[in-house]
Amino acid sequence: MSKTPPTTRDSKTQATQPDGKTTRGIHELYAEDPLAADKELWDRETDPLSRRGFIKRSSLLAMAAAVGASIPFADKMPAGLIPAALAQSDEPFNIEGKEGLTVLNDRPINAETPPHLLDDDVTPAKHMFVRNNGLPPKQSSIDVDSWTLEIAGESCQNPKSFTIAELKKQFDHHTYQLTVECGGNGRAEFNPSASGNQWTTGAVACPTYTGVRVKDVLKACGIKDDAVYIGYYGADTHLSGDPSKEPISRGVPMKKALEDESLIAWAMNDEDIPYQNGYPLRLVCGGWPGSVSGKWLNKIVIRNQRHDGTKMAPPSYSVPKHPVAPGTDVPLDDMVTIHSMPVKSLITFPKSGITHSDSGPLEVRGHAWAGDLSVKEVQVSTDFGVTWQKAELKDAPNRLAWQRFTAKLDFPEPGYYEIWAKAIDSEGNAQPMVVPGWNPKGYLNNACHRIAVQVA
Ligand SMILES: Nc1nc2c(c(=O)[nH]1)N[C@H]1C(S)=C(S)[C@@H](COP(=O)(O)O)O[C@H]1N2
Ligand SMILES: [Mo]
Repeated sequence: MSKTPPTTRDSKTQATQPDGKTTRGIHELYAEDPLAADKELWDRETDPLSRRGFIKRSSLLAMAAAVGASIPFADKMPAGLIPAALAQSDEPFNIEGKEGLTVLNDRPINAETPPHLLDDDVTPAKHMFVRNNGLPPKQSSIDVDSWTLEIAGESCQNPKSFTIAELKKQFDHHTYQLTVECGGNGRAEFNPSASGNQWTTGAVACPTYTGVRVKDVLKACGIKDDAVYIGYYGADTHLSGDPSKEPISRGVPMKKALEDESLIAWAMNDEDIPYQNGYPLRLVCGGWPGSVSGKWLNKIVIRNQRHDGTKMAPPSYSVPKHPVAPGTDVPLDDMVTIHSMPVKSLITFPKSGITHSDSGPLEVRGHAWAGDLSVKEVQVSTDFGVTWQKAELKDAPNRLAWQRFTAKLDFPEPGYYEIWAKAIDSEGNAQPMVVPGWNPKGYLNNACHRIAVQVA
């Protein structure tokens, strides 16, 4: 079985259903190369001449788990056929508790937020993107009262388990607004295209989280001197259905884990964390790739070495150490794991494509963020980046939260304009105008966001 779960490859193969919804995921995977999809999903080998599958026991079990029963005639099933039980399921298209998101993949569920729905200072739960690597634990199997968080690992002095009630009782509560952005946000713009969900701009959000500090909980269990990393485990399961495989288990170096803002959270915007975003407990380490913020959290390990869970090693969440030409095959040894996310901004008002017909200036607004750093300036342009004006920029409510910018724009005459926004972080790094350093997995695209406006 390939360690990488099936991902969408190419937005051009996306199919549209009669009701206008798009199907992605399994259909797309099979549309591209059915035999490769068989191999990727079930580890099912096919003889290219006879097109008969050699169905291994493990493949059979994986397929049976996915369709929910054993398959007596599995050896007769033609190669490259999507089991109808999966092909005809439209269940994932209405994501419970979400509104207006664009579904990029249905298995696993991945959905992003259009820019104008990210206009709130604090992202509402219904507008927070969803990025799943595997299958969330069944909703009916989640019992908040018996849910436990285990703290263990070779650098933990006294391994312990806590119920959520115990966490709430034994440690101080903290609330922070935290920016969570997927490392692959913006991937759709890379050329040649990179495999994975084709995120445009909407795999970012900044809600508030309430919970206990990771450092308080780890200290209560004793952190040995040789501790260098933490790793998380969640209750979601591998797409193959194989319980011995985990969909993702990442972590952060001790220094990041022990920051005040690193939380073990049970609430988002003062309510339960939405199911798809990790209910009932999640890790949140803002400013780093979203993949370090483990959902459906049930275990944290304190490690005496770099955590080696699934998707910790290159090429996952890693970029070339040195710039490479687009399309280069980069050896894994020449890659580094992403830490802080780069400076970026998003124009959230107006919605791209509007007509501005008032006589006065147009107010634009959005957010800017810079990983572990803060944003010191945002500039906007209406003339394709020839001249720039400084936007008003607010301080963040706390470290690792995005910052609001606003600007009033005048236009010399009616016509088509583009509004571009560019943020600069506290160390002087600015967003690039064009897509930055190509990398094999399409991470860290922080190119300037632009929208279209017609002035009447
Ligand atoms: N257990 C678990 N945690 C996870 C993931 C996952 O698939 N399983 N996805 C990660 C990735 S890649 C991202 S970008 C964020 C997304 O958080 P969200 O789905 O709440 O927006 O969760 C991270 N935590
Ligand atoms: Mo991600």
